[in-house]
Formats: sequence, C-alpha cells, structure tokens
Amino acid sequence: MKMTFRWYGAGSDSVTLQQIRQIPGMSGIMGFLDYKAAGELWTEEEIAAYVGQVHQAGLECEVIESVNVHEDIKLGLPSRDRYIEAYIQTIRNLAKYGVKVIIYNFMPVLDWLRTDLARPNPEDGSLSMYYDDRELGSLTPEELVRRTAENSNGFSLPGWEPERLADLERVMGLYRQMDEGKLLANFRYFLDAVIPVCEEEGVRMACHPDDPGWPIFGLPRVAYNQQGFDRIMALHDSPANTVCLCTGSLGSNVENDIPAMIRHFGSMDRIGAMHVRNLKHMGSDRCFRESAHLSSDGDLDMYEIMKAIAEVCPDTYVRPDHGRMIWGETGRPGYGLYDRALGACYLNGLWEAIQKGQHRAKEDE
Ligand SMILES: [Mn+2]
Repeated sequence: MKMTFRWYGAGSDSVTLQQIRQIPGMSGIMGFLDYKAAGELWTEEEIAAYVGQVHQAGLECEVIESVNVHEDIKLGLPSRDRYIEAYIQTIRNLAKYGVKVIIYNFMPVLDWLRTDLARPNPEDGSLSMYYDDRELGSLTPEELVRRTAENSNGFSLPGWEPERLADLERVMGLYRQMDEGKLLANFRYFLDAVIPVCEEEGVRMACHPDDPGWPIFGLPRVAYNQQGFDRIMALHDSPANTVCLCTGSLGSNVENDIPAMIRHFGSMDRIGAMHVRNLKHMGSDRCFRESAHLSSDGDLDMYEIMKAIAEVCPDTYVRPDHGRMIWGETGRPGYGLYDRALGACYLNGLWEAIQKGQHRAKEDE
C-alpha cells in the first residue's frame, strides 16, 4: 500500500508539499493541475513543472486525478474526437513523467455534490461536508452550483469550475434525452480510444464513482455500485481499465458492501487506486455527514476495508479523502491538512496491525 495525499499545486492549495512530506508514512501525492479545463491538453512543460516540484519535496507523483472528460465525449457529440485526441496526448505526456494511474469520472454535468460544505457537528464543533436529499429536492441545479461556489472559501472545487458550468441549463437539456444505455455506449467509445494507449504507455485509467451514489436531477448515472462497475469493466476488458474505489462515494449508498466490492474488483486486478474515508448517515439513507476517518465515528468499518486491501490489492495507492475542518483551520472544503493527516496516520496504524497480524498468523502455522 502506498499512502498518498491529494495536492492541488503551489498557489492553489492551502497545504504545502513540505507539510505533506512531514506526515508519517507519506510516499507521494495524487496530483492535479487545477487550472486545466475539461478537454484541455496538459502540456509536457506544465506536467514537468508540477512533477518536478513534487520530486523536489521528496515525494512521488505516480497518480494524477481529475483529468476531466469533456462533456462532448459523455454526450457523444461529433466534436468528441478532438477532445479524445487531446486526452490521448495528455496520457502520453503524463506517462513520460512517470505517472502510472489516471483517475477520472464519467458523471454527466455535475461532479460530486453536497448541500452543505461546512456543517457544524454539534458534538465537537468541527465542520464537515454534508448531504441531504430533501434539501437537494428544493434546489435547482443552478442554485446548487451558485451556493457551492459561494461557500468554497475562494477555492475552486473539482468539477465545479465556473467556466465548465456556465451553460449548465443547455447541457442538462441534452442529457434529458439520454438513457443509461446511451451513456454507456459513449463511455465505451471513449475507453476503446484511450485504453490501448494506456496499455502502450504503462498507465492505468481508474474510474471514480458517482457521488452521491445514485442518479440526481434526472441525469443518467452508471458508476455507483458493483453492477455498474462490472458493466464499465466489461466495456473494454483490459488491466488498464480499472476502478478508483472511493469508499466514501460508494458508501453514500447504503446498499453497497464496500469490503466485498474491494475483494471483487481487487481479485480481478481492477483496482487502480483507492480513496479511503468514512461517513455517517443521519437518520435517512439519503442524508449523510462526512465523519472523521475512525470506524467508530461513521458507518464504514475501516478495519474491514484495510483488511480487504491487504488481501487483494496490497500494492495499491491509497489516500485519505475529504477531511473535516478542525482546530480552526480554513481552506478548501474537504482538503485541509489536519484531519486528512490524522486520517492517514489512522489508516497506517490499521495497516501495520493487519500486516503484523498476518505475518504472525503465518509463523504460527
Ligand atoms: Mn473520492
């Protein structure tokens, strides 16, 4: 297991590479060029500068997140070929600088979403991201996007870039005529083009789940449960077509058994990377708060999750995910230093106990 940390780049992240380096057990970062619009080519110069900084800090940069898929690809418009070409060149450029995994998602229009980015926990005063389906029902997509942008402390959130959402209404309209089958056909067209390039370059694509884990605003969604990911893996069967198994996104849907999903996709060698975090449902299956990583603070059993990783994909990349805001920290919602650092240390502690337990069990045999 390689413990990593998401980093948005100098000037764009409230956390520095040196701070990340000082977290015990940190091997590298999951990188992101946050100024790139979906569909835009990531140039060699830009990648070299970013990766160089990470290496300079004594960290690895083998995983890149959010090389966003342009809407025209998801919609299957004739202009998709141009964007796929740029995507392929981006893959080649990233491979040149040692990147091994590219995390992306195939969510129509809206990326992950919450109805509150800083909900106070009455028990301890920490702030968490929060989702309530009843609140979502009272908002239009436009209102939700505006509210999210206003409450992100001046930071852009992945998938919420204002330029990308400028023509929200028009794009939502295009999707209303689309069903899951059509979306999957467009997904297959994309994978058929990029996966052979990944095989050539030694890179794996890792699809991030939809978040929350069910369809919203009447948009088709295909990546929120085991059955959906089975279909995605079958669209283009290759070791380079993998899942970014995000326990929090999948865990939002109470029907998902996360350790079982890790065992299922891990034993097929189809887990490219993991996001490991916890969440707590609040009196309804469709209302949750992002909790601390600790098992006892949320609904997910983090010991069982780490044990499943140790069993089926012990070499995968893991990072703590969305943290709470604690100890007065301000920053990009979900991406402060303190709570994610605590999360990483906790996961590393579970990992050591599992490893040593396995080792001793073998000695006793
Ligand atoms: Mn995630």
